[in-house]
Amino acid sequence: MKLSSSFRRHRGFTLVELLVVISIIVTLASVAFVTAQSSINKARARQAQKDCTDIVQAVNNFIMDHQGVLPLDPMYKVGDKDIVVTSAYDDKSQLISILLNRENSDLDRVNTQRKPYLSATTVDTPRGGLYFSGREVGLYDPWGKPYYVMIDVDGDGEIQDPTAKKNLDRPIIQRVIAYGTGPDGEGSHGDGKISVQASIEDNVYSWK
Ligand SMILES: [Ca+2]
Ligand SMILES: [Ca+2]
Repeated sequence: MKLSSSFRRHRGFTLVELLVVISIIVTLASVAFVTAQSSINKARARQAQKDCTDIVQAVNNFIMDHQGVLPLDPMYKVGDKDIVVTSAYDDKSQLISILLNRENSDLDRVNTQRKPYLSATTVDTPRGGLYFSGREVGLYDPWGKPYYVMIDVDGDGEIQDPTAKKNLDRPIIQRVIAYGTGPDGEGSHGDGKISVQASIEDNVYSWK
């Protein structure tokens, strides 16, 4: 009798017990993974928010130093329609190159003060900082997307809120706003209008 109970105590786990233990481990691991992913995304969102604020500050400082001239290609004239550009290095606006005083041509240089207005970490891939490709430079969010920057080119001191559901919603009383598309990398159109409301929930905004 004693032998038998001792044998039972040391016989090891049954298949069911093993499956229960494995499923508990899998559940705990997936909870840990989701928690880690969520805190990574929170840290990235903080960085993206800082980048957006820095871009807005840089553009405003630039405008102040250049007597109202915008940090854009001279083809954009004050009085034209408000525009949205991106912080990508291949963007026609060359916004980041101008803000960093790294314009390609000295002849039609927009940054006449010849000083940098923006600083960020330099990175080897277009993700999470300033990415250089030859003489081109772009600023990318921690998820690898460029930021969207809307600029009050028409000079009325306000910008249409890209998240507004109707055009009747109140505009944002600022000369420049910036936003990132967040972990899903979606939530913007080329014209700055956001069409799919679900995709903007994780977006990061300079003005909110
Ligand atoms: Ca405007
Ligand atoms: Ca998004």
